[in-house]
Amino acid sequence: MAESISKGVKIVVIGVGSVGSATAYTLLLSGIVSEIVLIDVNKDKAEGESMDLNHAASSDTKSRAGDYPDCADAAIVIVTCGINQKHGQTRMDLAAKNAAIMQDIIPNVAKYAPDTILLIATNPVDVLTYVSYKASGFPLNRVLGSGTVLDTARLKYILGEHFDISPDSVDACVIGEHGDSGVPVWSLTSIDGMKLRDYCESKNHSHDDAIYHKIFEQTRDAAYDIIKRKGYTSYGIAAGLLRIVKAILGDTNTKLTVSTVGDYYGVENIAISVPMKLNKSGVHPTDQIPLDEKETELMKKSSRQIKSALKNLKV
Ligand code: 6V0
Repeated sequence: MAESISKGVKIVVIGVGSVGSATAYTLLLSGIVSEIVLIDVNKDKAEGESMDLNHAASSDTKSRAGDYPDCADAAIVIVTCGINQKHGQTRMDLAAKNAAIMQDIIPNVAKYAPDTILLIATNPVDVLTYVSYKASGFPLNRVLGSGTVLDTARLKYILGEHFDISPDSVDACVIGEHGDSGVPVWSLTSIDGMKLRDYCESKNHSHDDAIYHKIFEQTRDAAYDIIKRKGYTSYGIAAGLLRIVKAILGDTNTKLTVSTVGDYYGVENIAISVPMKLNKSGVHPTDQIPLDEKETELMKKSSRQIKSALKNLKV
């Protein structure tokens, strides 16, 4: 899709804290939508953000504060409201409070925008994608979570730094939970079009499990490391959400590691990330990626972890 304003395309962002406001700003500067509606329990905040955003717009994109009836005809409703992780908390620690918020707001979105696509970013994102799917009554293809899109971007960046190459030349992904049990798919990773081992041999790099383990630890712990310093994370997820929105609005069939509801690795009825195809009708399964034995085991474990969080919530 050309990076030009899509006339009449409305996006709603619910929750305009650190993540929601960065997302709205990223969307605005991308120039791919004509209207961005901001909803927050703090109405002054939503109004202030939309006024500020309009002063940044050099295009036809307009932002305004709104309420649930303004979700009508939105192409995508992005959900970023709720509590965030504080230093020392895991994403799963947020589950009960944020699930209650989803159960409160999602029926309102579904009432006014029965045909929209729901894109969940609030954490724990896999658990809340499932909760939102149930609360919306939408079909599977119209509810997705940002999942491990951010973890995948982080892994590609860190590998790029390690090999001194652009992240664009790194083909790698993290699947599973967006959280502590995410799974890096080393068996399919390639650099500059070459399998990891071959690339390392050709460039005289050491190909050592301990190095990859450390790289993944940095990826997995990135949010903790950022939160310890600045209190929250925002730009990485905003860029990830833009990538997802572009794939949907542009009808590109791009594969991204978003979180969707289904049966995965022997566990029924959960939401978890695997590569999925995105286009204007939403999110669609692709062929299952071939994992090695260890990766399959880790995916089973990650799936069970999400199931157990859902059971605790009794959803
Ligand atoms: P924040 O800065 O506290 O903003 C949250 C906003 O939600 C505030 O403006 C609140 O007023 C608003 N809010 C709270 N309850 C409601 C409600 N019922 N209806 C409408 N608005 C409400 O948090 P921040 O923006 O930092 O984080 C938001 C969520 O995103 C958290 O759950 C984070 O953990 C999550 N993140 C998810 C990421 C991902 O990769 N999916 C990445 C980063 C953060």
